[in-house]
Amino acid sequence: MRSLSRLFVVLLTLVCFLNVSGCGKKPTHNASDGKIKIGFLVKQPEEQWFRNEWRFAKQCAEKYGFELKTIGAPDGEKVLSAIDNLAAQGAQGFVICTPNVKLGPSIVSKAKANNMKVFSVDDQFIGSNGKPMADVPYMGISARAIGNAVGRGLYDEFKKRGWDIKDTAACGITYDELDTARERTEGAIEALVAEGFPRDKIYKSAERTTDVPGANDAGNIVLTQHPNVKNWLVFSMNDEGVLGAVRAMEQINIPAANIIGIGIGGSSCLVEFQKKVPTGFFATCLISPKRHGYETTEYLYKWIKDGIKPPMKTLTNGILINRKTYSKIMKEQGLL
Ligand code: FCA
Repeated sequence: MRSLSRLFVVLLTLVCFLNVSGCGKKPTHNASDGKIKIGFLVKQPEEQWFRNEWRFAKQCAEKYGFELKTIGAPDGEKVLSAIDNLAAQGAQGFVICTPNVKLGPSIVSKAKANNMKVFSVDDQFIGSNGKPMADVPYMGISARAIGNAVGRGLYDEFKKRGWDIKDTAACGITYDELDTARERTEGAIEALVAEGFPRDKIYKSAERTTDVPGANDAGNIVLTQHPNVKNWLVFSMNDEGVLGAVRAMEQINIPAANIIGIGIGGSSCLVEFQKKVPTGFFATCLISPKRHGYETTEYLYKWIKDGIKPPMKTLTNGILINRKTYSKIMKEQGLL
């Protein structure tokens, strides 16, 4: 009897010891090989903007000597399994541009369950109440102001070219389900109208995917509906949106000189500016993949390593560039 109870005590002690030492628990911040590991998940790994964010995040990892795992996660399933994989590898957190902002609550709870920190970039999480999740650190662009700059840029160039408003219209490729996208295109419309461009000559068309083919389809619809427009102003949420619509115009032989396309980004449009003959892609509002890639990762690293909480909301600005000015400005920003 006595030996049985002794065995019981020994077993109990063993169980307690295993518990205290963390056996069977989820990985904690110090549970891995001691090295800090950070994930960087993006919704569209084929888009140049996101490749540039990764490039700058890698520079940050090299500087501080942590491990960075870049992961393309184009849908919810991939995001959630990527988080589990990261946790299994002992990562302590990740930066993410989610493929769907409504995944915010699931991403946060999965991260919490795995004891990981989350930093959202570009597209802000939306909570179950339909509002932005202000409790998750976020870095995005000043969407409305940048949209305004695009609208003003379009109007300035329209005036410079001396086009008759009778022959001119604007084509806006929109993606209203995403806040940052809607703010950008609404900002462009707001500025165009404020400058005096007639609202009823701004034709919006929704793209199904935020890439060149998606915008090409959306642009074709506008062109079919308005075959008599001679001169076009083009805007969208990003360079891809403008490129798609400009390509649709070229496909029906509208001359480049009759198109003023102004994008947002500065990554995918580079080849347009480098072409010998100008295309309808006139300018873009350059935003900073360096800040969105390097700084977000740096904030997360310091949060994990030193417990320094990052700012909850950082909005970055943009600067208009065109084929004449891009080289100098992009070099100054370390982008060329
Ligand atoms: C969104 C867009 C990207 C880029 C980024 C800053 O995520 O999809 O193209 O503009 O915001």
